[in-house]
Amino acid sequence: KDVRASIAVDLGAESCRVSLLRWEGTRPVITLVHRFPNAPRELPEEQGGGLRWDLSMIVHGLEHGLRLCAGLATEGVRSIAVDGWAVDYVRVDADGAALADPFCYRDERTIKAERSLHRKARPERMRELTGIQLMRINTLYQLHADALAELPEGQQWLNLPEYILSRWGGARVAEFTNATHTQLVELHKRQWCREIFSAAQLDMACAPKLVPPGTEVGRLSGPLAELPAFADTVLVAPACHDTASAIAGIPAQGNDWAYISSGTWSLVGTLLEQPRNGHAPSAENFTNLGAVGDRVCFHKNVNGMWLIKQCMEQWASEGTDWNIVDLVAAAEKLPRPHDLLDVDDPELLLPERMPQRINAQRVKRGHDPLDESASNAPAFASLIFYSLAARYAKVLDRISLHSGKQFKRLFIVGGASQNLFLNRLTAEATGLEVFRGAPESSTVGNFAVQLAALEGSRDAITGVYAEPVARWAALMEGALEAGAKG
Ligand code: LFR
Repeated sequence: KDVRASIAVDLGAESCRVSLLRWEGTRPVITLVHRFPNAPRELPEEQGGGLRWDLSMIVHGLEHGLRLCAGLATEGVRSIAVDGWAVDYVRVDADGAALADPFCYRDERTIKAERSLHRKARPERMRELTGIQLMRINTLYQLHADALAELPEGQQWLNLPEYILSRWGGARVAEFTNATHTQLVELHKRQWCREIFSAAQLDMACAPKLVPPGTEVGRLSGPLAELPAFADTVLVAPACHDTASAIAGIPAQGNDWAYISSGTWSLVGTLLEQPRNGHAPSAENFTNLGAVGDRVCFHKNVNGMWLIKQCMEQWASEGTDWNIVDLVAAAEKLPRPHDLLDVDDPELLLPERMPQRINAQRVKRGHDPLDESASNAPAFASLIFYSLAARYAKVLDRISLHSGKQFKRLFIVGGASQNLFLNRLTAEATGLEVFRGAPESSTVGNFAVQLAALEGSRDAITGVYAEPVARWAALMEGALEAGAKG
């Protein structure tokens, strides 16, 4: 048995994490070695403008994390895998070097791009071809925005986790689970969809080669590889989509469970063997994203902790720093609010001034606005949590209908699974037995896929098999050290 360590990198819209898995005999121990905050920022026009991620800050933070891992893992590091939020991408030159900071999917340039594209390609047709929830954040609309802005042609793009892998020496690829979220992959063929590329005026030659989850993409090279621990380290594309990794990290068996991957977004759904892309799921805009083990993440993006985090940022900018634990505790003491929010109102997906946005919706729907000041934060938190729980219940009902599954259990994973108040409201609203999974479920799934890949348990076309991944994920339950439990 190889006794060397492995590293999982998980890129989040709010924070990025580098975790180390080491072996105590046959027992894996996972340590969160480095975590640093992340956020997009508005660039000045002379630097290209737009809401963009700070790529060099991200890379710097990750490499600092890798160095810390190298210092700890005297036994050496066998493999590194990277997952992250989907849809955003880096434009690279012929040598693979980044050409600009990547746009954040919340940038408003895609409003126009969506309108333009839906005139060229019928939304129903794109649904039929891809099985993907039409959302203007998807890579397709962003790439189309680039085309409308007449960005020089011929530039290759790489989704963010795959870019990081390539920067460290990996081949330039598009991992399948992550690629499905671009809205450019044909559902039944598992290949880039020529018809959509052409409708959106995109060059297929600029899209990277598709590979399945659990593909070895190369060896770590460059300055990091000079560290003794990184002398012979393999780079693995896990399920590069953080949500697919998080679901792979749930060690549940049976057919009676649903999931919520709860973070900035809440992904509410279930794992299926076959996609559901008939009239009703399409009309209701459910997604069929790639999952580990040739399965499908059948779910819907529901607005998540974004709502409360954006409120907290607003109050912080006015001088009051609320801490989330205190805020949840204060919200829990309040009575159930009367008029719930439509949490998926497109206006509430935009950044800044969230209390004001929420009130604008209330007024539009004939409800009294709330006092927007920081001292009234608990009322906002309560409104948000009750509204999210109600929305989860509604979405799960529809998923049960479309999938034909009778749910008994609900696994809540991801950072916000620590919000026990929201979990209780969710249990009440859904009537399901709620299990709190790992807060770092994406990291667990990332490691589980890596380990399955390293032992060679994979199919050439669909990637790692579900069974060994579930076995590794089960073994990792309890492997997260206190620091890694979030
Ligand atoms: C979660 C997530 C969602 C995706 C959204 C944008 O972090 O990856 O699955 O819809 O972020 O990438």
